This record gives sequence, C-alpha cells and structure tokens, in this order.
Amino acid sequence: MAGTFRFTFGPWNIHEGADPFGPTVRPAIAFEKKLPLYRELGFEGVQFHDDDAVPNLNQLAPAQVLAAAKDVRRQLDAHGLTAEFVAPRLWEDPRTIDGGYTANDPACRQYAIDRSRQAVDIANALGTKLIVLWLAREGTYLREAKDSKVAVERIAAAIDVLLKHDPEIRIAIEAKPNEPMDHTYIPTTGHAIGLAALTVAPERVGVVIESAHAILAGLDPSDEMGYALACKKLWSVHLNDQNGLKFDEDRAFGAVDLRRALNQVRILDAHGYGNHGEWVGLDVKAIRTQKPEAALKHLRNSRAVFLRLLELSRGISQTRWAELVADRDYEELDMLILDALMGAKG
Ligand code: XUL
Ligand code: MN
Repeated sequence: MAGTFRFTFGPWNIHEGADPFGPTVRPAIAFEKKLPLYRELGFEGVQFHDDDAVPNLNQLAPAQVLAAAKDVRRQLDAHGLTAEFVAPRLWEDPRTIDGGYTANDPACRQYAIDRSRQAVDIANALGTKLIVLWLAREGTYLREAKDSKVAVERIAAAIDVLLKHDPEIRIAIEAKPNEPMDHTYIPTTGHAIGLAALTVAPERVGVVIESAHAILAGLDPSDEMGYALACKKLWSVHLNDQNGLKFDEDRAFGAVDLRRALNQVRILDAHGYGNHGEWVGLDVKAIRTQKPEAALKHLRNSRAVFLRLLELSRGISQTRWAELVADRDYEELDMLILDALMGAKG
C-alpha cells in the first residue's frame, strides 16, 4: 500500500544561525510572520515546542497559558494549518541542567513533570493528541553521576504521569544517542520502543525517528524506520541529513547521501506511511552561511527532494527488482539503484 505524504516543520527550522561558537547571523522572524510561509513552501502542518506556542510559559498562570494556546489555534485555522505535535522543552531552564525526569534533585524532576503536563494541556488547546519527547538531557557526561536503571525507571514513571493526565494522548519518543549529553539513556528506536513496554499504556507510546539521530548512532535511518513500522510505532519522522559522526547537522534531506534518503522514502512509501494521518516532518536547518533572504531554501529543497525521490522510487521497475532479488544478483541490483539515482532509464 503506497503512502500519503503531507509535510510539516517547526518554527525553529527557520533559524537565526547561532551555533555554540558564534551568535545569530540572521534576524529573527516573528512566529506570526512564519505562519504564512508554511503554505507558500508547500507545508500544511506545524510542529511545536510548548514555548513555541506559548513563549515564557513558566511566567504565566495556567489560564493565561491556555488562552495563549487557543489564540495560536485561531492563527493556525486562519492559515489552514494543523498542529502536528507539542514537545515540552526540558533542556533550557536552570532546573533541567542535570536532566529533567532523570535529574538527581527531586524538585527538578517535579518541575520537568509539571512542565510536561502543561505541554499536554497546550497540545489539547492546539488540537493535537501527539506529544513528542526528545529526551535531551536525560543522560550523563560521566556515567557515575546517575544510576542508569533508576534513570530509565524515572523516565517511564514520568511518561506514566502524562499518559494518566490525558487518556487520549499518544507519546512519540525521539531517540538521540548524544548531544547535548555525552551518553543518553534512550539512544535508539529500539530503546524507545522497549521503554514503551515499561509504561502503563504501551500502546500509546511510540516513536518519531530523526534521520540524523539514527546516523549519529551509527545506524541506517531506513532500517530504524522499518523496525518501528514492524512494531506499529512509527508515528512521525524528522527527515534530514547528516555528514557522518559529527554534531547534529540537520542538513537538508538528501543533501549528503541521496541513496540513504531514497531508502527512507521507499520504506515509508512501501508500508503506507501517512495513511493514518502520520506527517512527514523535516527537521532541517539552513546552513549558517546562508543570507537572510535565502534562508528558507532548505525547507523548500528538502520537500522537493522527498517528492522527487518518491517519483524515482516508484519509477524503478519492480519486476526487474524482484527478478534480481530472486536471482541473488545484488551487484546488478546495486546498479539498478545507482542507475536510477543517476537518471538513467531503468
Ligand atoms: C534535537 C531535535 C529537536 C526535536 C524536538 O536534536 O531534533 O528539535 O526534534 O524537540
Ligand atoms: Mn528532531
């Protein structure tokens, strides 16, 4: 069954270019000014951190937070846009220096749980039932700082609180092996799916897979996706690209390795991704050198590359492919794929 593809990105994907060694290089664009760009670029969905929707939410009373979120919902409606998910931002507050759910200080753990509960309320106000957990600081710089068994149990217990807070929400865990931490407790898709089994509602805990995060773990993103699809847990994807084991580059989809990108498109399309409302998220950033007036091209290009690879993938002769697999002629299969990528007639 072929897939159905609708695209989404987050406001942070229109980015001012700051990195750990230098300041911003492009002016900030206000959220309200970003919204009209979505449709122009061919995107219908918006991904949110809780404070992308409600800035400074720690300074607001619960009723003010909800009113602000409802206002964002009205803006989305006015632009014909849908909220895909809300992710609690648990990595910037001073109370999350040592992690959120796994912080050694119980008061800090409680802050992380309270803040996540609020993210669920914001999601409801925005009209989505999907929560993403990127467990940014749930790890260590030195292993002796935390007990890994206790840490995993604490993450599961925090997820339980959220699952009970709203019996309709689903939680997609975004695994990443490192950065900002040296070691994280949920580094891969397999870990995330295993964690689901430790919660009170495993059927409501799945994954969002980011290509760059899989590559940083030394894994192939399309195989990670295949694993999650087999487990019926692939609830979103963050497609992008990554030049080896470096920092998380969030390069435009397909910019580094077109074949690796093709295989991601192919596995999604082969198994009907999107037919149950799943979105194709593009978690991409413009490279820092990009001038302000050209700093949206990474989004336009990533979507275009996805759609062209989809066409290319569907255009490869399935009969020829099956013959080569049956004949175990993988060298010729290699050439079939390379020919397709090089634009030769298949
Ligand atoms: C971090 C990352 C985040 C998540 C959302 O590497 O990918 O943007 O996607 O919190
Ligand atoms: Mn991501």
